[in-house]
Order: sequence, then C-alpha cells, then structure tokens
Amino acid sequence: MAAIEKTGDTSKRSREDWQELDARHHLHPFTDHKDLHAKRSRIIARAEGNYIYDVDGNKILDGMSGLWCVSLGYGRESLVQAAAKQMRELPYYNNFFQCAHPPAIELSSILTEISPPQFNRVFFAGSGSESNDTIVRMVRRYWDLMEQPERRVIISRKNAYHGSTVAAATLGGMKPMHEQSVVLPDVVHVDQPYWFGSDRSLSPDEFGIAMARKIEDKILELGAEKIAAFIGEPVQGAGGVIIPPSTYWPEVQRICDEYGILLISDEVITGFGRLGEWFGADYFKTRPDFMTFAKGVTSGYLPLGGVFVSDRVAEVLIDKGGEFYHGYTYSGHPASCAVAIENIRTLQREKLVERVRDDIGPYLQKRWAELTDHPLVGEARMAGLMGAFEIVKEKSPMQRFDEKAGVGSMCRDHLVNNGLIMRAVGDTIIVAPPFTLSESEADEMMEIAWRCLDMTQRDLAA
Ligand code: PXG
Repeated sequence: MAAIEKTGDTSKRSREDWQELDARHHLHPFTDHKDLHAKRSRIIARAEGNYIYDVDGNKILDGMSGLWCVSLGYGRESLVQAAAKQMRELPYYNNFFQCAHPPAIELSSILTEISPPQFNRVFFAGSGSESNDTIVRMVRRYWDLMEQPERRVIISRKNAYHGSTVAAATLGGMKPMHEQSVVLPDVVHVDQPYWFGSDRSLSPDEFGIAMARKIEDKILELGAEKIAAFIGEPVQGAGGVIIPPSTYWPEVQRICDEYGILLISDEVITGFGRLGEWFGADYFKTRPDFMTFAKGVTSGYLPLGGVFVSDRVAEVLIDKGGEFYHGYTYSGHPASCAVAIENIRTLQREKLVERVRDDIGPYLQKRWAELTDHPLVGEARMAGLMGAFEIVKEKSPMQRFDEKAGVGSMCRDHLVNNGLIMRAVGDTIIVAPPFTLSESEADEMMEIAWRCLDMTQRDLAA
C-alpha cells in the first residue's frame, strides 16, 4: 500500500486508506484486537435522519441509534447551533471552587422539571460510567453522614451493564469484565429477571416476584444493616434487552422500602423517552433515590452524563456538610449542557416521548411481534423503542444453538450487509431505533430482519 497522507484534505482518502490508518493507529473499545486486525473496520463517514453512510456511500438504517443514544436522529441543525453558540460565548469553564455557569444551572433546573418529584438536584459527569462512579461514592458519603457507616454493600445483578470504569465495571454483572479488571469490594450480584432465559417453569409474573426476592434473600443473608443500595437498569440494555415481568419492580421497591435501602435506577439507556416515558422509573412506577443518566440527554451529539440526587440524599449532604471530594474537569461542560437543553426542548416541542408511547412505539412493537412466526425466533419482545428477538434452534421444546456456533453474529452480519444496524448479544438480536423512525422505515426494518433471518436459516442448513 502506498504511503498515506496524514494531513491535508482527508475527504480525498479512499476507504482502503482509512482502514489502513485505523488498523495502524487506532485501538477500538470493546474489541478483540487480533480479530479486528485480521479484518478491516467499517468506516462510517456521515449520517442524516435515521441513516448512517459508510465511506463507500452505502446507506444503512441505524436500528441502534448509534449506541442507544441518538434519539433525535442525525443532522439536527439546532443542536449544532446550540453547541456553536455556547462555544463562542464560553467554551469551557468549571463548576469547581464556588463557580457555576448558566448552561449547567439552566440544565439542572430543566432536568428536575422533567424527572420524578423527589429529584430537585443534579450532579454532572462526562459519561454514564463516571456517573455510576459518582453514585458509588455518594452512597457511601450518605451512609457515613447518616452515621451508619457499616452500610457498605451495593447489590446489583448478573449480566447488568453499568459502564467500564473500575467502579462501574464492578457494579456491572459481566463476568469477563470482572476477570480483566480490579474488582472493588462490597458489591454483590443476584439473578436477573430474564424469564426467557430461565427454565420457564414459573409464569412470568411468578418469576418476576421470585427474582425480586433474590434481592431480599441476599439482604437477609448479609444482614440489612450492612446493605447500602440496590442498583438496576429498568430494562437491561447491553445484557440483551431484558424486560422484567410487570411484578418485578413493584416488589423490588417494596424490598428497598422495607429495609431502608437506597434504590439506584440506572437510566443511561432508558432515560429521556426510550420507553415512552421520560424515565424508566416513570414507566415502572418506582421511586428511586438516584438516577444515572447519559446518552439520550444530548442525543449523543456531545458527551454528558450525570446523577439525579433525591431530596432524601441531597438534604443530608447539604445539611450535614463537609467537603465531598469528588468531581470531574468536564462536570457540566458548557457546550454539552447547551446541547442537552436544546435536545430536551426538541423532545418536548416535537412530542417525541409521546410519539414513542402512543405512535411509533406501539406500531413497531406490533410488527416486531410478527417475527415470532419465523422458525428461528423463540421470542420477540419490545418496550417503548427497545426490543430484542431470541434466535432458537427449536421452539418446542425450546432449544438454543450452541454458543460457539455464533448464530447471532451470523444473523447480525447479514443485517448490516443488508442495510440495517442491529446488535447481537449472543443469539439475542437487539434494537433501539431513533424516536423519529417513520412507519415506512419501521417496515423497511422488518423486511430486512425477516430476509436476514431467512438467510441465516439457509446458512445453517448448508
Ligand atoms: N449504564 C448503562 C445502563 C449503560 O447502558 C453505561 C452505564 C455507561 O455509560 P458510558 O457513557 O460510560 O458508556 C451504559 C453504556 C452496548 C453498549 O454494546 C452499551 C453501553 C456502552 C457501550 C456499549 O450495548 N451502555
């Protein structure tokens, strides 16, 4: 390969040049580097509406909203203008040392208007992982100030995803991540409410209660006086869109109330309308003490994360005082906050959360359920605009493929090559399109999904 120009007009680079440069210099997140080096990356060059375009100009429907974040779709000029205006006026200043700036103040106020009533305060971070790290420290600070320092244990769930920093990876329930990390003490994991993945001997409602009681069992095993908090994603996202039975969250809430345990709702994916309500806590009617947010707060146009802190906790921090030694350079970055304000105003103006609840959500849910007619699909589930289907070998009695066969990846590759981004989590194919998805785009999605399932079936027969 010829020498690659590193400067100048990059739009003139060929796909091969981009791929070569990428392979030489760029280590990607969550990647088997040897495997990727043997292949080449797909280079995404631009995006518009609900489609992304690779450098060759191939148009691909973005069924994952980037990484669960681009709720408004691409090419929103008003978000670009909000960032540009803010960057001209005040591109950066911090909120340390008794300073603050208008975008962070304004956004914190707007956030508390759209969140459940117990939230009147917000702490900003740069990402979802940082936000969960913040919570780990704030939970400890709270119980210290409450003079119950022995409350140290946070209960989480197997297969949860709470981010990739050390604390967030510890909170998460992904074993391979634990094996590659330093794992913090005082975090324990209980079973997830994954009915399809169970032996299905219980009804979904019974199973929901049984899985919530796993939390109670753990509390009783360790002693309630040692338990600080429980953390959960309202719907587990990266773990495979695990939608809990409707009995699960009310029982979790009862347990947290009964033992005085803080409830943390990780809303990084479910926040800002993904389930057709502003937050998963609204959808499942829980009353969390903390909510983690990121992703959809800016539709991914700029990085921003944060924590909603309930009055129960914030009032203790404020009344008892003492410095809380924690913060990030980019806590409440002005440009990110300006984009978040415009993003939320757009969601409100265009009634997009209502659209997910009443219009495109129910439409796609109905069409999605049709996939269960395909011989390879054992279950198709969706809440709001967050869904999954399960690829199975046999439907009755249900039998899954051997994990090593990589059937999910096979199907996902067909999907991407046929113009639709969905993600494979083992043999579970997941989807989370932008809220602006049209009915015809939803139909296109379904047509491609069906066709690619057929292709996968043919591969398996060959
Ligand atoms: N909590 C939840 C519930 C998440 O989904 C994080 C925290 C961490 O956020 P940051 O901004 O630090 O990445 C996430 C992130 C996937 C995938 O493959 C999902 C996430 C991130 C990367 C990949 O589904 N979720």
